[in-house]
Amino acid sequence: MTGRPPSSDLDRRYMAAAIRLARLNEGRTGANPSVATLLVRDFGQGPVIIGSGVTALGGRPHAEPQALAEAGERARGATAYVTLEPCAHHGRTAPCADALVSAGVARVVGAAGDPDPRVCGRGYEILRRAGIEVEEGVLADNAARDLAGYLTRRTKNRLHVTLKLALSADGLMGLRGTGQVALTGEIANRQVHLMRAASDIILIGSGTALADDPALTCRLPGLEDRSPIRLVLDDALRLDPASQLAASARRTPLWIASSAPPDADKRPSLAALGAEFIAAEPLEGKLALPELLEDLAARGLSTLFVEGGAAVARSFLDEDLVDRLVLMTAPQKLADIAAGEGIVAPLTRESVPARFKPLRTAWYGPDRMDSFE
Ligand code: AOF
Ligand code: ZN
Repeated sequence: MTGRPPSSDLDRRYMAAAIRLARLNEGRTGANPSVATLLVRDFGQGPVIIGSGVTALGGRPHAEPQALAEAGERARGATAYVTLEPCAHHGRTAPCADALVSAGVARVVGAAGDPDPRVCGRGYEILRRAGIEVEEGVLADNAARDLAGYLTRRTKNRLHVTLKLALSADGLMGLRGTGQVALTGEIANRQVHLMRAASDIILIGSGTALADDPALTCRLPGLEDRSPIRLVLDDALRLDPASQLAASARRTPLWIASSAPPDADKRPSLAALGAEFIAAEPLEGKLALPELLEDLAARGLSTLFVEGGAAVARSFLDEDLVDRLVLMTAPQKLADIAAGEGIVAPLTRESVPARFKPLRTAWYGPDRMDSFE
């Protein structure tokens, strides 16, 4: 038999490895997606990885030139696995497609296509014109899931939204009038911190900010510097300048979305603590979310992690702005732990709207995590 079967097992395995590698810099590459390149060559004793690269912190250099630099001359005749179509444009660096051609790579296996109008098929075309064998779309769905933020910003001009809800077994998110009630355990909370670290920006409503006084930082050992921007929807400027959020605004950016004018009560004191204000339009007693998400995308942000509370979650769901839904369900009923008026969650595992398809179920200690897309 001549030729190779398209997308062999080996191709999928190397692509899976490249996709995992790309996660290394997720959330740390600015407006650029974190993508990876693996260069693989067979010197007669089976394939070996001769170079690897991940988009650098801040977004440059891209993955390909780093992998090529590591491989050096050995890149000639190699297969390159790229999780995103190599770029075709002259930015601050030369096009990656050209770099792969000059290095003499024989074959390129790509996962996701790049919707950047400067690329958009042109990257693969440059490679094919130079006689390189190109195979597109290998594990494309897996790669696209990790690149969802970037792809959503490029194709929909808005942020990719993950809504996380922590629920008790009886579908409650907490108690009215008390502070934070610990629902999920330590292991699940660490997972949430990891999700924060991989997001560009976290959002809560001012009600949750007032009730819980959260810090919303990533506090995993070694990842303390990975806290994303924290955004509070606070049209009425209710946020307390003595809150944990405001007090930490110099260390971890705090943005406040509000339509309040610059001289509004509390605004100068919050600004003096380092908070930044995002002008948002009021709409029926709330803030207009689609416009806000567009504004944030225009600032180069891609992934939004919505952490609460119930009213904010409901607004995102009602406006069909949730791309990924994560439910953390604790085993206990809140009614068994504490007395008081429960805050009813907008949905539970049993009432997830049909437009969301189950993605994965995992256990973090006693707590169950279900994600949907
Ligand atoms: C690649 N390899 O590792 C990444 C790519 O502003 P620039 O010049 O850095 O270009 C940003 C664009 O580069 C971005 O919109 C996306 O199309 C592509 N990202 N491409 O070949 C990489 N991160
Ligand atoms: Zn590039």
